Amino acid sequence: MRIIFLIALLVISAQTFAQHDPYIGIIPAPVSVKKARGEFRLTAETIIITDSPGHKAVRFFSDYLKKAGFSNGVTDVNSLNKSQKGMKNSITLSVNFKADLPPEGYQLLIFDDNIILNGKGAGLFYGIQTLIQLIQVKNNNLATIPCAEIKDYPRFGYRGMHLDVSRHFFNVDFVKKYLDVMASYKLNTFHWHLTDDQGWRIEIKKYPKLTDIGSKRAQTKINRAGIDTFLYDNTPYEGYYTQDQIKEVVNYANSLFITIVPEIELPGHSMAAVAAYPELSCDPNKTYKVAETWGEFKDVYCPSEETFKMLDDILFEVMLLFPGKYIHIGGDECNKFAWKNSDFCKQLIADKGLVNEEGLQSYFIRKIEQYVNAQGHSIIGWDEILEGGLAPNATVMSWRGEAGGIKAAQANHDVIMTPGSGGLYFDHTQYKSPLEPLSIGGNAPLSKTYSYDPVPSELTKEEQKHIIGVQANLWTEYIPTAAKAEYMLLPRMLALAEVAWTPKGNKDFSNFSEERIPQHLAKLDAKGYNYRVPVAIGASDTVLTGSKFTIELSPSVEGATIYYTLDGYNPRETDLAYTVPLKILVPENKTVELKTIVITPSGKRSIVADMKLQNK
Ligand code: TNX
Repeated sequence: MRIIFLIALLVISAQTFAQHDPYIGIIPAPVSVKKARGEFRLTAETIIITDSPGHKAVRFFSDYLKKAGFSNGVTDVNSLNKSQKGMKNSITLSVNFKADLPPEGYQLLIFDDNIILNGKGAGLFYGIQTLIQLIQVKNNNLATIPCAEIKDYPRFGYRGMHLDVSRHFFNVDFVKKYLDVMASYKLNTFHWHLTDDQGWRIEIKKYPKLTDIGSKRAQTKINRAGIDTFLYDNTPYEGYYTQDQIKEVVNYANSLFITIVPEIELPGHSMAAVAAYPELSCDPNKTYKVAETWGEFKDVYCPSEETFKMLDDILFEVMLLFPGKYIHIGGDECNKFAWKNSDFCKQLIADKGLVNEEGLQSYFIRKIEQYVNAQGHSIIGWDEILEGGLAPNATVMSWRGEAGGIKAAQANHDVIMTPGSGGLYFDHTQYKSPLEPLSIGGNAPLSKTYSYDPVPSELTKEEQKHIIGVQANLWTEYIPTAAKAEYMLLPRMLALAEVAWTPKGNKDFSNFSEERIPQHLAKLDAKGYNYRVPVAIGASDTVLTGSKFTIELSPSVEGATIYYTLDGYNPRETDLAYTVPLKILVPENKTVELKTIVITPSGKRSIVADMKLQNK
């Protein structure tokens, strides 16, 4: 009896939850949601009608239904007779409709007897993603969808997530899983950081040593930055993608309306390539090795004709594999030491009338841009490509704050904002605590990522149009496993999605983090993702003063339990579970420590949050 009562209570609270949430659980929050009474009931009898049976979004939806246990096929609208048209208990997915929608936009109308989804291209796909988020599967005969009218389209056309596969390698299955989660949150660009000092990870047929030698390093530095004595793991490391695997990933991304931007780093971050082909460097007689530590290295590509020939050949193969508009050519952190010590470079600077080594960097990028443009593609570079003068058609990725992006937009160049200072470096920690795993440094809590606005106010309306989008980066120096990559990615990627998609005026961090995130984390858990379990809502590492406290908490993941202690020990499953607000009395001149932990049904744990309640 008590259990039934408890379940009823839970159901009621889940419903009131949804009623309070203006976005009915959807992430990223849509442009407009009109909630209505009632629900659509998806059953085995529901017919799914479309005017575009071959559409990738339609296929995605029918695959989803199959996996959820529904065997309803999709019916071509042209095969229906008159009496079947406008049928009750139907879901219509349509690309031919009257409504006026911006690019990638959709309209989703959920009534109690039918559902209509209108959208073209990616728009239909994003409508499907929203619909799937709303579906509550009860069993394989029934799912319910709350009635609502949704109109939606993105704030930015470029919504990116980056992955560094050089510092640590992530296999094809992982990359697909990464793309899956990106697509379900309406991110549309995957920036694949394929080469760096510590490993070359893409097969280039013309230069096999790039992977034979360049994809392998002897060992890896394992201790954190800022300690003088380097500690190594003494373990060889390797990995790369064959061109067939690359094609497989490109096709997979395409089915999810994701474009891949491959990055081939130049002229710096090129130790792996230089180790394979020393003739690419300014001192070919030296021996080089694939880097085993992190940071900037002195040996970079030499701006010789031989180097350009080879880079053009490499980029040629890359452009055959990646059909998207953009090729990312890096450009960041190019140490000028080797160039400054090279007679060849000194002569080249004089011959070309360049000012200095920065001019040489600009010369380098311009030559590469010319080649890439001639093949019908455009380049993106990190903001250092501004130094010495921007290549004429380049798009700038602003990572060292926003200054580079602002300057580029003012010079009429397109910009993608990805500043580390804006909470977009997911290799930074998510909470300042020694209990968080090792990171490269920096702190980027969910709230910081969420509150980032990619459009700087110092730009004019016209200049603001050059901010084509936003991206977060996952550099992997200290991320050697898939589980840790997911931990660092989630839930921050959901905040990024809202930054990239949702109109600024619809953003609301407490609604996002307290109402929607807990539901999504439970869903991600069910899909097999790892993620950082946030500390309980209402808990934090903090000191509060007073004598009488009422502490209200709620789980950061739906269905999880909060355990707590008041004895100073770290809480675990054997401790008291939080059920009702805690009334705590603190004697004069004493401190009571309330320690909490969130543990999910699948066993994932938050770090321990420590609240000191002080009566002084
Ligand atoms: C800077 S962001 C880099 C990367 C590092 C990263 C670590 C950028 C263009 N360059 O090479 O991995 O910092 O946060």
